[in-house]
Amino acid sequence: MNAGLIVDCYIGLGSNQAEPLQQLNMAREKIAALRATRLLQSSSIYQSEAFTLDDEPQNDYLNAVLKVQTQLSAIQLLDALQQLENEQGRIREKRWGARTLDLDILLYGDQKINVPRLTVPHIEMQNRNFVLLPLQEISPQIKISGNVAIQQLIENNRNQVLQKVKEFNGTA
Ligand code: A4P
Ligand code: MG
Repeated sequence: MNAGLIVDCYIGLGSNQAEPLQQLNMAREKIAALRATRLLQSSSIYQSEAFTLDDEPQNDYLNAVLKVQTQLSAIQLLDALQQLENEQGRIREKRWGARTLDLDILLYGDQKINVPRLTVPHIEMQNRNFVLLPLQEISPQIKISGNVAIQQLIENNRNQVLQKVKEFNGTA
């Protein structure tokens, strides 16, 4: 894998089952070890209430964002991330259901991708402070969805409360 362009990419991590902190730390190490990929930055880890589609109670989530540089194509990266989700015991039950590990491609360079398996920028990211706050922490100048400043998007979701929990293990 040395022919691909090098692309800066942001990955969202989420977990609300089976020791979420360990899930995120393990996922970060595995992402850092992906072929043709280099981990550039890690946000802190944030806790928030679960967004749900029904009234069934769910544990709080831990979320974080990583910035990587990769020569993988977006689909190759998605394949690799889904393999990591499976390795960490992810069972897909229902949409927005509880999960050991959710890995979403938030941004892949400045590309817009719309194929059946992949929509980038991630279709919900501007509505979710559990994505926007960690993203802002590592890239405060970033603009997404129609060139809107990230601070503005965060303010639009001001009813969503997040708590910064801690750093990743060994975060530089
Ligand atoms: N897919 C399309 N675009 C992407 C992308 N940019 N990145 C496809 C990753 N995958 C993408 O995802 C379903 C399919 O989306 C994949 O097969 C892939 O081909 P999934 O992860 O299997 O299903 P899901 O996670 O149940 O659905 P979805 O819509 O991805 O859910 P979300 O948006 O990830 O939401 N509350 C808090 N506080 N924190 C959370 O992290 N997460 C969710 C899940 C709900 N509530 C939450 C949180
Ligand atoms: Mg997902």
